[in-house]
Amino acid sequence: AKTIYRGDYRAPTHLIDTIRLEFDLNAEETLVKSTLEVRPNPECTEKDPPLFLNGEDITLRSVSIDGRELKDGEYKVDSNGLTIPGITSAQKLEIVNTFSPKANTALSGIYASGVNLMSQCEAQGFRRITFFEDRPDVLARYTTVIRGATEDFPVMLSNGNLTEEKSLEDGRREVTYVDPFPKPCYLFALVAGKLVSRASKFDLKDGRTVDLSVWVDPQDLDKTEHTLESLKRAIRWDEERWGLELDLKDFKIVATNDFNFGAMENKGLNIFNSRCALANPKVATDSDYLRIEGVVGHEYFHNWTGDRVTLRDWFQLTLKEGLTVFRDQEFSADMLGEPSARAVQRIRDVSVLRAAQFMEDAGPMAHPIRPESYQNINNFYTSTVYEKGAEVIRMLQTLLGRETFRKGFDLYIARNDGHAVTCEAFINAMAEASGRDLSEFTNWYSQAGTPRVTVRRHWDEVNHRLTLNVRQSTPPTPGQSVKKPFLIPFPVAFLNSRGEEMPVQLAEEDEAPAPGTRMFELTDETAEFVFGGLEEEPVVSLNRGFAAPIILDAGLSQEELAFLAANDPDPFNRWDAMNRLLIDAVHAQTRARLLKTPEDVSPLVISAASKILRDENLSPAFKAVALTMPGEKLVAEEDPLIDPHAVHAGWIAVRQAIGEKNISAFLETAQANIVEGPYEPTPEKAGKRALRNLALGYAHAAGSPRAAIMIKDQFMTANNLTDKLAALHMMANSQTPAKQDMEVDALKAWYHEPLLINKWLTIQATAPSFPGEARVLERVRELTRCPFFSLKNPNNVYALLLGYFQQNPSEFHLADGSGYAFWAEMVLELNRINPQVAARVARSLDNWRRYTPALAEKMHAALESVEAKRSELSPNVAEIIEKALG
Ligand code: BAL
Ligand code: ZN
Repeated sequence: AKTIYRGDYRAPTHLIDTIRLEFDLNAEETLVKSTLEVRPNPECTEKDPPLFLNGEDITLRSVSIDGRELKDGEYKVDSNGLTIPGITSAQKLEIVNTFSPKANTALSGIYASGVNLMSQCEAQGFRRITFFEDRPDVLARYTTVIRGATEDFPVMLSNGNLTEEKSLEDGRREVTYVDPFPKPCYLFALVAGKLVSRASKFDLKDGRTVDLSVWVDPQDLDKTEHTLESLKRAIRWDEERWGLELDLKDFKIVATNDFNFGAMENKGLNIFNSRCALANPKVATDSDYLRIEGVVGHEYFHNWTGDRVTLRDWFQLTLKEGLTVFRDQEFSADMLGEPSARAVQRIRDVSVLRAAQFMEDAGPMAHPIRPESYQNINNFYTSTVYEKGAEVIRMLQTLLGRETFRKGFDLYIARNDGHAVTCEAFINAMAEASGRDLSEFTNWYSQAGTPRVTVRRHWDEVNHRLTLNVRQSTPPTPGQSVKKPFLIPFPVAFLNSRGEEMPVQLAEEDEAPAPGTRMFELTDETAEFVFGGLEEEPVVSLNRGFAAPIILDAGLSQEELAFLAANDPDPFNRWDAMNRLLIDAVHAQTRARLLKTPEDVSPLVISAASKILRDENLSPAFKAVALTMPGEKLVAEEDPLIDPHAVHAGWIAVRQAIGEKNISAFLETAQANIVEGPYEPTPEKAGKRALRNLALGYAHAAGSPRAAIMIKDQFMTANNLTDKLAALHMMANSQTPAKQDMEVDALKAWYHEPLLINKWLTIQATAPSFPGEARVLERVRELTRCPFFSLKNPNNVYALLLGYFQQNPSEFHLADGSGYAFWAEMVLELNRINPQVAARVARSLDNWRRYTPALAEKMHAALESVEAKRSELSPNVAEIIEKALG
C-alpha cells in the first residue's frame, strides 16, 4: 500500500463553499444528489489542476456543470474517485450517485443498523456516500435534504437546524437541515429510522435556551437519563471551566449497537456506540456510568476542539484528540469533586496509559503523537494519539500553570475558530500567552517512545545534603534510532521518617520554601540537583500525579516503597508505590517459577496491602484501586522475554498470598461495605461496591467458603449490574462447579440485551480454564457460531475476540500455537467484513518479538499466514501485518 507522508501536504486544488445533499433513502440502494459550489483555491500553486473528488464503493449516475451533463471523456471515474479537468473558475457541480447501506458491512459511510440507517464519516467515510474532496481542510456549508418512506423512516436527522418538513405523495416525507457552520465532511452525519427520544430544554449561561435530545431504539428509552444528564453537566462545565458556549439551538445524541468507534462528534449530531451511551442499573456498571459521562463529555467538548477549530490534515489528529481527552479527563475529575476522589480518576487514566500506550510505544506500531507517515489513517486512532496526546497537553498545563494555560487556550480558540490548523497553532498560542519559547517541548510531538528517567541518590550525612543525579533516555523506535532529550516537568517532594513533607530547598538557596511538592524541569540528558536544609535523609516522592508520561526508576528499595505506600500524602504516589510493590512481587514469583526455586511472597507487600486495607483515613474507592492487582500483561511487559504462563502463575500466587494472610480483614471489609438502598452511581457508593468486590475477590481466591457463599448470594440478590457482574466474574474465574449454573442463568436473563450479552461474552473470553474443563479457545470458537454473536457487530468482536486475544494471555498463548491460528482465521474473516475492526484485532500479535522463542516463532508463523493472503488484505490490515513483521 502507499505510504503518505506528513511533509507531502499540499493545499487543496479547489475549495467547496457550499454543498446541498439530497438523499432518497432506501436500505438496499440510496440515491444522492450533491450540488457543490466549487472554485479554484487561490492558495494552490499548481496551474489549472483537475478537480479530484474521492469516491469509493459508490456508483456514479451523472455529473453536470452549471446545468450541462458531462459526457464520457469529459470526466474520469475509477475505484478511487472522480476527476474533472477544466474547473478554472467558480462553477456549480451536480453529481448523482447511489450506494447500498445494507451491503455496507464496513460501517463507514452510511450503513444499516437494525432498522435504522446510521452514518460514520471520520476519517474517510464521506467518500463512501458521495464524491467529494474528502479531507479535513475543505470546509463547506451544508444543506441536507432527506426523503424517505414515513413508515420506515419516521425520524430523519442531520447536522444543523431543521428548516423545512413536509409530506410527499407516495407515503414519503422530506426534511431539510441547514448547518450554519462551515465544516469538513468528516463531521457530516445522517440518521434515519424508528427512533424515539428523551428531550430536555437547557438554559445556557448566556441566557439562551437550547434543546437537547437523546435518540434511541424504543426499547432503549429507559437507558437515556444518564446520557442526557451527562450532556447537561458537560455543557455547564465547558462554560465554567473554559468559557465555551454551545453554538447551536439544538444538540442531539444518537445511540446504536453497530458502531466501529466509541462515539463520534458530528457537528450537533453526535452518534454513540450504545456501550458508551446507554445506562440503567440493570445494564450498566459503575464504570459504565463513569465512562458514559466521560465519552458524552468528550464528544461534546469536540464541538470547540475539533469542530469549530478543526484539522488541516490527518497527521494533526492529536490536536483535537489529545486536547479533547485531556478535557474529558479534567471533566471527569471535576465531577468527582474533592482531591482524593480526583486522584482515583487520575489513577485510572494513568493505568490505561501504562497498560495500552506504553506497550504501543515499545512495539512495531510506535509512533509520535503526531505521526510522520501512515498507510491508513484509521490505524492511527491509537492510545498514543489519544492518551499520550492528552498527557502532552497536561504537561503544558503543568509547565505553564493553570492560569497561563487557560490564556493560551483562549487565544488558540479565538485565533483559529473556523479554520483547519496544525498542532503548531496550539503550541504557538501557548508560547505567546506564556512568553516562553516552547520549541524544546515540541520533541513530544515528533519523537515516539517512552522516556526512561533514572534517578540515583547520594546522601551526604555530614552536610545533610541530598544529591539527585537524573538521566533520561528513550529507546529507539521504528524509524527513529536516536532521540533528543525531552523537556520533562519533574516534581520533587521529600518525606521525613514520620511521613511528613519537608521543604525542597536547593543547597544554594538561603531560604527554605514551604514544605510540599516543588516543580523542576529536565531539559538535558542528565541533570544534578543538590538539596540542603534537610533535618534527616528523606524518602523521595517523584513525578507526583504522574506529571510526565515517563518510566521512572527512582531507585527506591522495597522498604521505601512500602513506606510511601503507607505514608505518602500524595494519593497518586501512594497508589503508585503500592502498585509497584505488587508488580515487583509478581515478577519475583514469576522468576521463582522460571528458575524452579520456590519462594514466599514478600511479607513487605503483604503487610503494605494489609495496612492500606485497614487505614481508616483512606476512602473505599482509593483502597480499591490501591489493592487492585496489576494486569498480567502490564507486568509481563517489563520482562526481558515474556512467558505468559509463568506470569499468570506468579500473579495467582501473589493474589492468593495477600488473600490468605488477610482473610478475615477482607471478609470484614466486604461485610462493612454493603451498600443499602436503591442503586446510585455516586463516587461514594461506587467506591464501596468496588472495595467490597475487591475484598470478596481476595478472600475467594484464598479459598474462603464464606466468601463463596457471599458471592453467590450477591449474584442472586444484587439490585445492580456492578455487583451482579462482579459476582459472576469471580465465580467464572474460580474452579467452583456452581459457576455453570450461574453462567446459564445470566445468559438466560441477558439474552435479549446486547449490552449484557457483550459483558457475558467477555467473561467467557477472559476466564481461565481449569483441568477437566474445555479450553477457553474451544469455548470462544464455539461462541463465534452461536446466534447471539456476529462478526458483523464490532461490539461482539471486541467483547469476545479482543477479550480472548488481549485480556487472557495464559489461555491465548497456547504452546501448540492453536490460539494464534484461530487469531489468523478471525483476522482474515473480519478483513472481508470490516477492515477497521479487522485491523484492531490484527494488532493482538504486535509484540510477538517479546515472547519466549517457542511462542514467538509460532506467533510469527501466524502473522506470515495472514501475510500470505496479501492480495486479499484490506489496506488497514496489510499495514498492521507489514509493520508487525517489519
Ligand atoms: N473522533 C472519533 C471519535 C472521538 O475521538 O471522539
Ligand atoms: Zn475524540
